[in-house]
Amino acid sequence: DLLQREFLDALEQGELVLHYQPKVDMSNGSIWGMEALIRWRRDGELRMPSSFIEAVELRAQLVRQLGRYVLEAAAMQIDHWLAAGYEWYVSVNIGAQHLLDPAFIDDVDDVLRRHPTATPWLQIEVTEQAALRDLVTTRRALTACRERGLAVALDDYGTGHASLTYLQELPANQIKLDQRFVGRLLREPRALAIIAGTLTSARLLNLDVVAEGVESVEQGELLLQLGCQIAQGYLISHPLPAEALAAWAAGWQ
Ligand code: G
Ligand code: G
Ligand code: NA
Ligand code: MN
Repeated sequence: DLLQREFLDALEQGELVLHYQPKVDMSNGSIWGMEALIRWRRDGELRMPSSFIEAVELRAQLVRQLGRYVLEAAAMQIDHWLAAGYEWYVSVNIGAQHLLDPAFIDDVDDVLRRHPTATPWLQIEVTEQAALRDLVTTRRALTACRERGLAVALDDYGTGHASLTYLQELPANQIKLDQRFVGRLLREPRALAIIAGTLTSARLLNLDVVAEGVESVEQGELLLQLGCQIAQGYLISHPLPAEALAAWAAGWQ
Protein backbone atom coordinates (compact mmCIF):
# COMPACT_ATOMS: atom_id res chain seq x y z
CA ASP A 1 0.00 0.00 0.00
CA LEU A 2 0.93 3.65 -0.17
CA LEU A 3 2.27 4.04 3.37
CA GLN A 4 4.28 0.86 2.98
CA ARG A 5 6.05 2.14 -0.14
CA GLU A 6 6.50 5.63 1.19
CA PHE A 7 7.89 4.43 4.51
CA LEU A 8 10.31 1.88 3.06
CA ASP A 9 11.51 4.56 0.61
CA ALA A 10 12.00 6.97 3.51
CA LEU A 11 14.09 4.39 5.39
CA GLU A 12 16.22 3.81 2.32
CA GLN A 13 16.65 7.53 1.62
CA GLY A 14 17.78 8.23 5.18
CA GLU A 15 14.74 10.37 5.96
CA LEU A 16 14.19 8.58 9.27
CA VAL A 17 16.49 9.91 11.96
CA LEU A 18 16.85 9.46 15.68
CA HIS A 19 16.62 12.21 18.23
CA TYR A 20 17.73 11.53 21.78
CA GLN A 21 16.17 12.55 25.09
CA PRO A 22 18.39 12.34 28.20
CA LYS A 23 17.62 10.32 31.32
CA VAL A 24 19.52 11.79 34.28
CA ASP A 25 20.20 10.66 37.83
CA MET A 26 18.76 13.38 40.06
CA SER A 27 20.70 12.21 43.13
CA ASN A 28 24.05 13.30 41.67
CA GLY A 29 23.26 14.95 38.34
CA SER A 30 25.00 12.27 36.29
CA ILE A 31 23.68 11.38 32.86
CA TRP A 32 22.29 7.83 32.88
CA GLY A 33 21.54 7.62 29.20
CA MET A 34 19.50 8.66 26.19
CA GLU A 35 16.21 7.45 24.73
CA ALA A 36 16.21 7.23 20.95
CA LEU A 37 13.03 8.67 19.40
CA ILE A 38 12.30 8.39 15.71
CA ARG A 39 11.59 11.41 13.50
CA TRP A 40 10.76 11.55 9.79
CA ARG A 41 12.60 14.37 8.03
CA ARG A 42 10.65 15.24 4.90
CA ASP A 43 10.79 18.34 2.68
CA GLY A 44 12.39 20.41 5.42
CA GLU A 45 9.83 19.46 8.07
CA LEU A 46 10.08 17.03 10.95
CA ARG A 47 7.22 14.55 11.17
CA MET A 48 6.64 13.28 14.69
CA PRO A 49 5.89 9.64 15.50
CA SER A 50 2.31 10.51 16.44
CA SER A 51 1.63 11.10 12.73
CA PHE A 52 2.90 7.72 11.50
CA ILE A 53 3.93 5.26 14.22
CA GLU A 54 0.50 3.73 14.78
CA ALA A 55 0.12 2.95 11.10
CA VAL A 56 3.66 1.54 10.99
CA GLU A 57 3.09 -0.65 14.05
CA LEU A 58 0.04 -2.21 12.39
CA ARG A 59 2.23 -3.61 9.64
CA ALA A 60 4.58 -6.34 10.81
CA GLN A 61 6.99 -5.80 7.95
CA LEU A 62 7.28 -2.04 8.53
CA VAL A 63 7.68 -2.20 12.27
CA ARG A 64 10.39 -4.82 11.80
CA GLN A 65 12.27 -2.70 9.26
CA LEU A 66 11.98 0.31 11.55
CA GLY A 67 13.17 -1.73 14.52
CA ARG A 68 16.16 -3.08 12.62
CA TYR A 69 17.09 0.43 11.52
CA VAL A 70 16.70 1.91 15.00
CA LEU A 71 18.71 -0.87 16.68
CA GLU A 72 21.55 -0.44 14.18
CA ALA A 73 21.54 3.37 14.38
CA ALA A 74 21.46 3.31 18.19
CA ALA A 75 24.32 0.79 18.42
CA MET A 76 26.37 2.91 16.03
CA GLN A 77 25.63 5.97 18.17
CA ILE A 78 26.70 4.13 21.33
CA ASP A 79 30.03 3.31 19.65
CA HIS A 80 30.49 6.98 18.70
CA TRP A 81 29.66 8.18 22.19
CA LEU A 82 31.92 5.58 23.84
CA ALA A 83 34.76 6.67 21.54
CA ALA A 84 34.15 10.26 22.68
CA GLY A 85 34.19 9.20 26.34
CA TYR A 86 30.43 9.29 26.98
CA GLU A 87 29.29 6.15 28.80
CA TRP A 88 25.58 6.56 28.17
CA TYR A 89 22.95 3.86 27.89
CA VAL A 90 20.90 4.24 24.74
CA SER A 91 17.31 3.01 24.83
CA VAL A 92 15.32 2.03 21.77
CA ASN A 93 11.55 1.63 21.53
CA ILE A 94 10.58 -1.73 20.05
CA GLY A 95 7.05 -2.10 18.70
CA ALA A 96 4.98 -5.05 19.93
CA GLN A 97 4.77 -6.71 16.51
CA HIS A 98 8.54 -6.67 16.18
CA LEU A 99 9.18 -7.97 19.68
CA LEU A 100 6.75 -10.85 19.07
CA ASP A 101 8.26 -11.68 15.67
CA PRO A 102 10.33 -14.88 15.84
CA ALA A 103 12.99 -13.01 13.83
CA PHE A 104 13.34 -10.29 16.48
CA ILE A 105 16.21 -11.94 18.30
CA ASP A 106 18.01 -12.57 14.99
CA ASP A 107 17.72 -8.84 14.29
CA VAL A 108 19.23 -8.13 17.70
CA ASP A 109 22.03 -10.63 17.13
CA ASP A 110 22.86 -9.08 13.73
CA VAL A 111 23.34 -5.71 15.38
CA LEU A 112 25.30 -7.04 18.35
CA ARG A 113 27.63 -8.93 16.02
CA ARG A 114 28.48 -5.66 14.28
CA HIS A 115 28.68 -3.66 17.52
CA PRO A 116 29.90 -5.95 20.32
CA THR A 117 31.21 -3.12 22.49
CA ALA A 118 27.80 -1.41 22.39
CA THR A 119 26.02 -4.41 23.88
CA PRO A 120 26.06 -3.55 27.61
CA TRP A 121 24.94 0.03 26.82
CA LEU A 122 21.90 -0.88 24.74
CA GLN A 123 18.47 -0.93 26.34
CA ILE A 124 15.21 -2.22 24.88
CA GLU A 125 12.08 -0.25 25.87
CA VAL A 126 8.80 -2.10 25.57
CA THR A 127 5.25 -1.12 26.40
CA GLU A 128 2.66 -3.47 27.82
CA GLN A 129 1.17 -3.91 24.33
CA ALA A 130 3.40 -6.87 23.50
CA ALA A 131 2.76 -8.62 26.83
CA LEU A 132 -0.96 -7.96 26.47
CA ARG A 133 -0.96 -9.88 23.21
CA ASP A 134 1.32 -12.74 24.18
CA LEU A 135 2.96 -12.81 27.58
CA VAL A 136 4.94 -16.02 27.03
CA THR A 137 6.53 -14.85 23.78
CA THR A 138 7.24 -11.41 25.24
CA ARG A 139 8.98 -12.98 28.21
CA ARG A 140 10.98 -15.27 25.95
CA ALA A 141 12.13 -12.35 23.76
CA LEU A 142 13.09 -10.16 26.71
CA THR A 143 14.89 -13.03 28.44
CA ALA A 144 16.91 -13.56 25.27
CA CYS A 145 17.82 -9.86 25.37
CA ARG A 146 18.93 -10.07 28.99
CA GLU A 147 20.97 -13.21 28.27
CA ARG A 148 22.85 -11.23 25.64
CA GLY A 149 23.63 -8.48 28.12
CA LEU A 150 21.06 -5.89 27.06
CA ALA A 151 19.06 -3.82 29.50
CA VAL A 152 15.25 -3.87 29.41
CA ALA A 153 12.80 -1.13 30.42
CA LEU A 154 9.02 -1.37 30.79
CA ASP A 155 7.72 1.83 29.20
CA ASP A 156 4.59 3.79 30.14
CA TYR A 157 4.42 1.79 33.35
CA GLY A 158 1.08 1.88 35.12
CA THR A 159 -1.11 2.66 32.13
CA GLY A 160 -1.94 -0.93 31.22
CA HIS A 161 -4.35 -3.28 32.88
CA ALA A 162 -1.90 -5.77 34.30
CA SER A 163 1.10 -3.77 35.40
CA LEU A 164 1.76 -5.87 38.48
CA THR A 165 1.63 -9.06 36.43
CA TYR A 166 4.20 -7.66 34.03
CA LEU A 167 6.40 -6.59 36.91
CA GLN A 168 6.25 -10.15 38.16
CA GLU A 169 6.61 -11.93 34.83
CA LEU A 170 8.97 -9.87 32.71
CA PRO A 171 12.74 -9.69 33.19
CA ALA A 172 13.04 -5.91 33.22
CA ASN A 173 15.71 -3.94 35.02
CA GLN A 174 14.01 -0.58 34.74
CA ILE A 175 10.46 0.74 34.76
CA LYS A 176 9.39 4.05 33.30
CA LEU A 177 6.62 5.63 35.30
CA ASP A 178 4.17 7.06 32.81
CA GLN A 179 4.00 10.81 32.50
CA ARG A 180 0.33 10.93 33.41
CA PHE A 181 1.23 9.97 37.00
CA VAL A 182 4.13 12.40 37.13
CA GLY A 183 1.92 15.19 35.77
CA ARG A 184 -0.58 14.67 38.60
CA LEU A 185 1.93 14.07 41.38
CA LEU A 186 1.76 17.54 42.91
CA ARG A 187 -2.01 17.92 42.62
CA GLU A 188 -3.51 14.52 43.28
CA PRO A 189 -2.84 12.49 46.45
CA ARG A 190 -3.81 9.33 44.56
CA ALA A 191 -1.07 9.85 42.00
CA LEU A 192 1.40 10.37 44.83
CA ALA A 193 0.23 7.15 46.52
CA ILE A 194 0.51 5.14 43.30
CA ILE A 195 3.99 6.46 42.64
CA ALA A 196 5.13 5.77 46.21
CA GLY A 197 3.78 2.21 46.00
CA THR A 198 5.43 1.61 42.65
CA LEU A 199 8.75 2.85 44.04
CA THR A 200 8.48 0.47 46.99
CA SER A 201 7.80 -2.51 44.71
CA ALA A 202 10.62 -1.47 42.41
CA ARG A 203 13.08 -1.18 45.28
CA LEU A 204 12.18 -4.66 46.54
CA LEU A 205 12.57 -6.05 43.03
CA ASN A 206 15.85 -4.21 42.53
CA LEU A 207 14.61 -2.19 39.54
CA ASP A 208 15.56 1.34 38.51
CA VAL A 209 12.64 3.71 38.16
CA VAL A 210 12.59 6.50 35.59
CA ALA A 211 10.01 9.25 35.95
CA GLU A 212 8.82 10.34 32.50
CA GLY A 213 7.53 13.79 31.66
CA VAL A 214 9.25 15.70 34.46
CA GLU A 215 8.56 19.35 33.67
CA SER A 216 9.18 21.21 36.94
CA VAL A 217 11.80 21.42 39.67
CA GLU A 218 9.07 20.76 42.27
CA GLN A 219 8.15 17.47 40.59
CA GLY A 220 11.81 16.46 40.43
CA GLU A 221 12.43 17.27 44.09
CA LEU A 222 9.40 15.35 45.30
CA LEU A 223 10.26 12.36 43.12
CA LEU A 224 13.77 12.29 44.51
CA GLN A 225 12.42 12.50 48.09
CA LEU A 226 10.17 9.54 47.29
CA GLY A 227 13.20 7.58 46.12
CA CYS A 228 12.90 7.94 42.37
CA GLN A 229 16.39 8.69 41.12
CA ILE A 230 16.19 8.89 37.36
CA ALA A 231 14.20 11.53 35.50
CA GLN A 232 13.38 12.35 31.92
CA GLY A 233 11.37 15.28 30.63
CA TYR A 234 11.35 18.79 29.27
CA LEU A 235 12.80 20.11 32.56
CA ILE A 236 16.00 18.28 31.67
CA SER A 237 15.89 18.40 27.90
CA HIS A 238 13.62 17.97 24.91
CA PRO A 239 14.67 15.23 22.50
CA LEU A 240 17.66 16.54 20.50
CA PRO A 241 19.61 15.49 17.40
CA ALA A 242 22.66 13.38 18.28
CA GLU A 243 25.05 16.17 17.29
CA ALA A 244 23.50 18.51 19.86
CA LEU A 245 24.04 16.27 22.87
CA ALA A 246 27.72 16.89 23.54
CA ALA A 247 26.96 20.61 23.87
CA TRP A 248 23.91 19.85 26.00
CA ALA A 249 26.00 17.59 28.27
CA ALA A 250 28.67 20.28 28.63
CA GLY A 251 26.02 22.74 29.82
CA TRP A 252 24.26 20.27 32.11
CA GLN A 253 24.91 20.51 35.92
O1 G B 1 8.59 12.04 21.52
P1 G B 1 7.75 11.34 20.73
O2 G B 1 6.70 12.08 19.99
O3 G B 1 8.90 11.01 19.86
O4 G B 1 7.27 9.82 20.89
C1 G B 1 5.97 9.43 20.62
C2 G B 1 5.75 7.95 20.65
O5 G B 1 6.38 7.28 19.56
C3 G B 1 6.26 7.26 21.90
O6 G B 1 5.18 6.50 22.40
C4 G B 1 7.34 6.35 21.46
O7 G B 1 7.32 5.13 22.17
C5 G B 1 7.04 6.12 19.98
N1 G B 1 8.31 5.97 19.29
C6 G B 1 9.29 6.89 19.20
N2 G B 1 10.34 6.41 18.53
C7 G B 1 10.02 5.13 18.20
C8 G B 1 10.72 4.08 17.50
O8 G B 1 11.87 4.22 17.09
N3 G B 1 10.07 2.90 17.32
C9 G B 1 8.82 2.70 17.80
N4 G B 1 8.26 1.51 17.56
N5 G B 1 8.13 3.65 18.48
C10 G B 1 8.73 4.84 18.68
O1 G C 1 5.67 6.69 24.88
P1 G C 1 7.04 7.21 25.11
O2 G C 1 7.22 7.39 26.58
O3 G C 1 8.15 6.42 24.54
O4 G C 1 7.12 8.65 24.46
C1 G C 1 7.41 9.77 25.19
C2 G C 1 6.71 10.96 24.59
O5 G C 1 6.60 12.01 25.55
C3 G C 1 7.43 11.55 23.41
O6 G C 1 6.48 12.07 22.55
C4 G C 1 8.23 12.69 24.06
O7 G C 1 8.58 13.70 23.14
C5 G C 1 7.22 13.19 25.08
N1 G C 1 7.81 13.87 26.21
C6 G C 1 9.08 13.72 26.71
N2 G C 1 9.27 14.53 27.79
C7 G C 1 8.10 15.17 27.99
C8 G C 1 7.67 16.14 28.98
O8 G C 1 8.38 16.54 29.87
N3 G C 1 6.39 16.56 28.85
C9 G C 1 5.53 16.13 27.89
N4 G C 1 4.30 16.62 27.86
N5 G C 1 5.92 15.23 26.94
C10 G C 1 7.18 14.75 27.01
NA1 NA D 1 9.75 5.02 25.28
MN1 MN E 1 7.02 6.15 27.75
